[in-house]
Amino acid sequence: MTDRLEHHRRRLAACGQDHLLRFWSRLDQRQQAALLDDLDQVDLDRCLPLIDTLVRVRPAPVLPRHIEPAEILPAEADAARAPVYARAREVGARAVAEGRVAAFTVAGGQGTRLGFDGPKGAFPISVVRDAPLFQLFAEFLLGVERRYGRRPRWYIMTSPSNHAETLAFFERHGYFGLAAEDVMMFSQAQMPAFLPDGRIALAEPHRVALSPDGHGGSLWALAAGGALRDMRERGIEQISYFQVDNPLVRPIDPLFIGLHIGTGSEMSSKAVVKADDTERVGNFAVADGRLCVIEYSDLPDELARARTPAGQRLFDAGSIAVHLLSRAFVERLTQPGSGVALPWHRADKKTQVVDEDGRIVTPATPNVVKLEMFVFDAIPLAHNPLVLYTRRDEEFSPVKNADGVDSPATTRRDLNRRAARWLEQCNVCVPRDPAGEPAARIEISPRFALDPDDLRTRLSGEPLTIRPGDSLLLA
Ligand code: UD2
Repeated sequence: MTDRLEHHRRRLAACGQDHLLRFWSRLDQRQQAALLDDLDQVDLDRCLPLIDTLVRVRPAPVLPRHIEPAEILPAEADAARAPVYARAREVGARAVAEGRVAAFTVAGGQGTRLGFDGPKGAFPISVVRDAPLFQLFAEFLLGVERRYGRRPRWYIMTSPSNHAETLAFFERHGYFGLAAEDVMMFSQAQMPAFLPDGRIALAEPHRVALSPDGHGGSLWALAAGGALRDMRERGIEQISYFQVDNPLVRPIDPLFIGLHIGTGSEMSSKAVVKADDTERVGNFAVADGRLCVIEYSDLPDELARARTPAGQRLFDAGSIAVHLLSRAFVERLTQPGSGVALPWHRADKKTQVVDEDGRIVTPATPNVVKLEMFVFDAIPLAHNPLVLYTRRDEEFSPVKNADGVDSPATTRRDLNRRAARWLEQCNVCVPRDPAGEPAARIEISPRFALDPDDLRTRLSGEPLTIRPGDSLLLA
């Protein structure tokens, strides 16, 4: 303990951060150990240069000189593209069947907006069973195994604050039908929160105010947590990245995979047509010649509202945070000495801190600066990045807020609508209310069917009667 304390005392004093140890003599042994553990996580080499450039000053956003709309592949192929898409589906299906593609969920976020006490993936969301988000992803992978003969490996990034709980949740539920060996969980790195004067904040006298370093940190967490090595050993070449908050996501999509592989793209993304000019999603654009995502808060209002001569929204492609990354690309970015870094983004947040006397203060207004990396900032570094449009009603309805837009209510509504639509595409009659909404609760587990074609085969002409008010589960 004394050696560790001395080590931290020296390095903190050298950079004016030794206030972090000012309550040391008041702490009991357990608290002292906790503080040293937190200090082990503070990477000063990474933090210090940011204090002068991003914390003490609020730099004006640097916008690229030329921002143009990006070229996006259509969701449905026209006659000319049909053979290309058909071939891509085959290429993608083969890569899945040969075990060359893994699923990767980023689940390290704090989910503060939802107000749910627990890892977000444990949030109950499905329409009939109330199955949690993690269960739906697990069942998707089981559905992939049924359909393509190979169960994809699943990597899950947690954060130090939810790792143990996430692991316990999977264990308690028997990995939702997967085997423990199918899932590799690892935690992402953390960054300290800073007071506006550049000092690292304490959340308690013996706790540094630490929070996850953003989903951009997932690329380095894949390396540090041993996942890239694990992938190499298993012959996994492509990483199918998605967020924990979207139960409509297709964690493994042969068309998307096939297009990504076929074009030699290192990082591919899915987009939806934006719901309105200022929807809170990143915007695909070409900035100074490179494909990128510009976060909604950074896109100038006149560009967000700009129209083409034909009256269409100019920047129409919103990011749903679904990407494919080649393993080799992530290895290239994260190898020691690569010199590659993603930019840090500043967010002014409210967080509990301790005052000079060690009293805990809960602020009413933002009191700290948090710094995060965003995964989409890797797109401009990739060779041949591509973007594919997809249908929002098929693949995107995230749970973000407790109510209103992107809330459990809207997500369940969208899951139910999609299940009803799929059944109707299979000639099953679904009762609808006067507003046109399905008048029954319908849940199709992805283990049962992955898409309408799959569903048609699974129902194989069995008559299915749904009455108003019914709850139907296909699992
Ligand atoms: C994200 C995107 C937005 C759009 C939207 C789609 C950013 C900045 N914005 O918005 O452009 O694509 O999603 O739903 O990304 N996470 C971690 N570790 C972290 C931080 C986040 O794992 O340190 C995970 C988190 O668990 C969640 C996902 O990343 O699965 C998204 O995080 P968010 O809710 O902060 O992103 P949001 O809604 O601002």
